[in-house]
Amino acid sequence: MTIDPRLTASSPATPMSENGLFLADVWDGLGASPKALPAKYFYDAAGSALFEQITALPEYYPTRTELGILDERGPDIAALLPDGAALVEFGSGSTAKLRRLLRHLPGLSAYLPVDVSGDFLREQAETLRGDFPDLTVEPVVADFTRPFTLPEGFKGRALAGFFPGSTIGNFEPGEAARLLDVFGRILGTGAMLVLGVDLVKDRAVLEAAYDDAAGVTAAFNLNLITRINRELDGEIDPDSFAHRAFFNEAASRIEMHLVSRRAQTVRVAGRSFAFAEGESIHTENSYKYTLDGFRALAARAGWASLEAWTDPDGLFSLHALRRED
Ligand code: AVJ
Repeated sequence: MTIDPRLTASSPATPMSENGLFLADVWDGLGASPKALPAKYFYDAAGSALFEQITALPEYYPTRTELGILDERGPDIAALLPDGAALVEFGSGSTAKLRRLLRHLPGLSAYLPVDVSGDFLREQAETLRGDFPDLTVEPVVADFTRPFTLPEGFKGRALAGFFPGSTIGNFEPGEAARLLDVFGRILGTGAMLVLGVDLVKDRAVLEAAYDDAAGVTAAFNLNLITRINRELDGEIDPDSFAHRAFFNEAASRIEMHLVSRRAQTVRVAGRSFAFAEGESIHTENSYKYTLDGFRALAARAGWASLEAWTDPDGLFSLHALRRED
């Protein structure tokens, strides 16, 4: 996942300006009170590899559960999609989920993965074309959090959006609604959207998923410090911070923090930031919804609920929505 709200299709970032944004965000975030950093910076090469490991952990139920629902409900999704529809995926990580879905959608005419990382998209498109020779694969280099236009020839086509993984959970509810509205503007009236949404559940199950016994999620969180040290000339001792994840029930979200084990001052590119013992950097929110809570949010953003499917244990949900005018 490479989400950067400030990069647009029309102004591709050079590595320099990307680093400039990263530094500005880190200085801002460590200078703020309470301290916070944007979750999108987890995903450098090491962070992406750690996230892949997370998805295979026994405690991390979302990925395997969503794959199960996609397998089980693929035919239902196919029945809702008009024949010859093109599928637009917003942000494309691994293609595992797409591949599960494609098995069930022989009538699909084209697949348009949207991502800010052009190199990644082109690589992915190449392998997909090899595996699905009849499918038109048309990568779109764009920031999906902002309105962008689909390539010529796709406007006016039957369109469906795909947004798996509960990535929507990383956005504040108001931002999530705004994002769904952006998707609606891109896809147009009558379009369908299939998205994965993690559900509210027992605190112990939620907290274990974000604080696994093997320590992979801790390593994922702490990798942010390693990345700051490497890319931004940071001098932060990763061992002086501890991973913390808990369910904030009032806000219905998992929060991840990096907690300073002692009072200390850290330096990043020449600027100093003081930490009290126990003071934390808030590194991620992962919102959890009820089925009705998510339907209401979608409705506010102009999407009607067609169907919502869950696994037998009610851990995760897959929603099929339709864009109203
Ligand atoms: C990729 C945002 C869906 O919130 O579950 C996993 C990221 N963070 N473990 C999630 C994540 C810690 C993940 N999303």
